Amino acid sequence: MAKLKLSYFDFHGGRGEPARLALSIGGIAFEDDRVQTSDWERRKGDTPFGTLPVLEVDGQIVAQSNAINRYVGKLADLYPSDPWQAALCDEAMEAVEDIANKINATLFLPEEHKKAQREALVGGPIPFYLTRLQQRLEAHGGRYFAANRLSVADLKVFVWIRHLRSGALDHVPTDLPDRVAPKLVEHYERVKNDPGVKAYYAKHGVAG
Ligand SMILES: N[C@@H](CCC(=O)N[C@@H](CS)C(=O)NCC(=O)O)C(=O)O
Repeated sequence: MAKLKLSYFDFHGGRGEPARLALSIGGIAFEDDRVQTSDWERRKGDTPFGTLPVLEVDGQIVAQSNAINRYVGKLADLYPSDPWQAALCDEAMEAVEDIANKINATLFLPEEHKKAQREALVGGPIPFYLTRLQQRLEAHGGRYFAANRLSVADLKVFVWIRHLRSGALDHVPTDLPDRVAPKLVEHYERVKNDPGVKAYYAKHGVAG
């Protein structure tokens, strides 16, 4: 088995969390390299695109969260082998990237701009992605995004919904997913209660 080192910022969430979860659920040993923000400027230049997450595999590095998710998903049996189901899995992961990019663009804005832009997101794009993801989920059986079983797509959507509901995003009502996309919240609960996900958060001392 290859030697794996997954580097991402030291918090429970974001673009690195689905791969941490997938590797743990798959029982695949990896070095969980949690990058401190104080170290980031020094380390940024060592990454392919100046971003995290990155995955090192036997000393070789790969960047881009969804490339990493697909790779670790294959190792952990959490990525569909059927090409069509794999495309559905990718679709959900890329949709989360689209909306996460819009939200992340507001992270470091001055307060008055942040408030205005977040309210605009709450008025349109966030409910749009919530409802469309819910539709896609229901179109494929309602339980999981692809192949009727847990995949890295489910882990990525789960992490996004948890973030929305967490209260960490000022000006984004925590009950927005529940109001707009209740089936997606049921999916969130389903993933949260997956034995592998539960074991991961029990080990790391975090409520899913
Ligand atoms: N498209 C990239 C985006 C990566 C990205 O923007 N990562 C953020 C953290 S979630 C980051 O590294 N921010 C620090 C920086 O840009 O200096 C991916 O999916 O991995």
